[in-house]
Amino acid sequence: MTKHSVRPGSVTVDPRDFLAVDALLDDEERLIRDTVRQFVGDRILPGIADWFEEGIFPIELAKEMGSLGLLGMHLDGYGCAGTSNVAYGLACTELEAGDSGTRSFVSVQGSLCMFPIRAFGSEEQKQEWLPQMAAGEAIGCFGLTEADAGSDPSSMRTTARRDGGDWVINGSKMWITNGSVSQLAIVWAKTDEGVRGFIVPRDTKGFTVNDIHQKLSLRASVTSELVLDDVRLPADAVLPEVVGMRGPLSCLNEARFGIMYGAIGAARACYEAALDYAGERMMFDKPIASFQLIQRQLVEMLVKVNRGMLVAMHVGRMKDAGTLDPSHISFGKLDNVRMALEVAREARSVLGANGITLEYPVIRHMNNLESVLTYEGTNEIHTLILGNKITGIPAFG
Ligand code: TGC
Ligand code: FAD
Repeated sequence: MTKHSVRPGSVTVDPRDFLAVDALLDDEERLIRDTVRQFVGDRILPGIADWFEEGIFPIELAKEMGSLGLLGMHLDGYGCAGTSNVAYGLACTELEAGDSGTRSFVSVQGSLCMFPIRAFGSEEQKQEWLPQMAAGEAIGCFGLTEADAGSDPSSMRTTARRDGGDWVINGSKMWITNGSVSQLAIVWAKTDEGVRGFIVPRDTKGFTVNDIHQKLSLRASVTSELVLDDVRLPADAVLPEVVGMRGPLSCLNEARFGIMYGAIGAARACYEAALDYAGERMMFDKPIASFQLIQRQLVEMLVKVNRGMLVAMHVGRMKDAGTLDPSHISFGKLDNVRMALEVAREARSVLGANGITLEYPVIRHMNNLESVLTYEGTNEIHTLILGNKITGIPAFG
């Protein structure tokens, strides 16, 4: 066996891909990553500071994302791109390097709305909705959380009862991404049989949507309340193939997987902003990158970003190989999001006063990551999922 000796200078080390993760990707994964990176550079980064300040999500980008194949990209058939899970993850990394709101949009559309239709819908539901959702012509939102049922969604109060051949839904959902820009909502409600999912078209009588304002996080993303007041739906509005909390929790696996990858993008953007800034910013007649304490901060960020990517790649390969347990995704979501938040805070301090403005991406990512830490299962909930897995003792309640 040939053993390679390690000689300084014999290998080029890229500060922006320190562990050469690029070499772990196949050609298709690399192409998808580069395509999404270019889309983010051309279409997201030039406008994002203003969208964030104004509190708007540029919904006109939906069709562009559809034509790039980003919506429901890891699903098969019905107009979806059918990529690997790793490719989907890499796309999330690039989208979130732009803004968590952009990745959120794609997560909700593909993982939380198209996935349940693909996995649990009837053939008619798949034919009706998936092609137009993949194209970005119909936008979905996912209503699970309620004002008093967040970490414990099984305590939801929204109900659906049968009335003749119809279903009648009453209740409300809170903190719903894409709410007012959507044409359909996947709403989870309690029935006599257990929790079930419903496709609720936006124009259904009794269904209203109110946007949530004064957010200081995920400002370039729409967050809404859904109100369902005697919403009457035909029998075929229910997702026929799932009953119970397994339905919504299966969707969360998909979206949490995307967040595990996505958070690395936000962290990477912060690390790179700090690295560039430290090389240029002069203080005491030297670039601040020459100070030991600043180098330590940069290195802490470097290590965290690269470690997060290795975790994501490993979990991603396991998902593609079919050897994944949902608790592996909890591991990745828990560690990568808290890592990203630590990196963002560290980068913010390297940028000094400039770190608090939207001229640089850092404080925007930092504020966004506060939501990412909370949604799709808080840090504490993922800790408890992992604690349950390794001890066999549930400690949720
Ligand atoms: P539990 O009693 O353990 O199980 C109930 C049923 O569900 C099954 N199950 C799962 N199925 C698939 N995937 C998983 N990860 C699953 N976990 C559990 C389980 O086998 C059982 O099935 P069955 O057939 O035997 O009935 O579950 P629980 O109700 O006690 O839940 C436990 C807990 C706390 C882990 C869960 O409620 C949880 O994850 N809470 C966090 C809530 C959350 O993450 N909400 C996210 C809302 S959506 C969102 O935030 C979107 S942000 C979008 C964006 O902008 O990106
Ligand atoms: P709570 O559950 O009230 O938690 C408050 C605190 O208590 C947290 O620190 C939590 O970790 C802790 N805690 C709770 N239970 C325990 C326990 N057993 N042990 C220890 N600590 C505990 N939901 C959707 O359904 N669809 C969406 O599209 C969606 N988009 C969102 C977008 C944004 C911007 C945000 C902020 C949220 C979104 N959510 C969405 C809601 C999100 O999933 C919930 O906010 C999240 O699940 C937490 O619920 P909560 O906010 O009610 O917090």
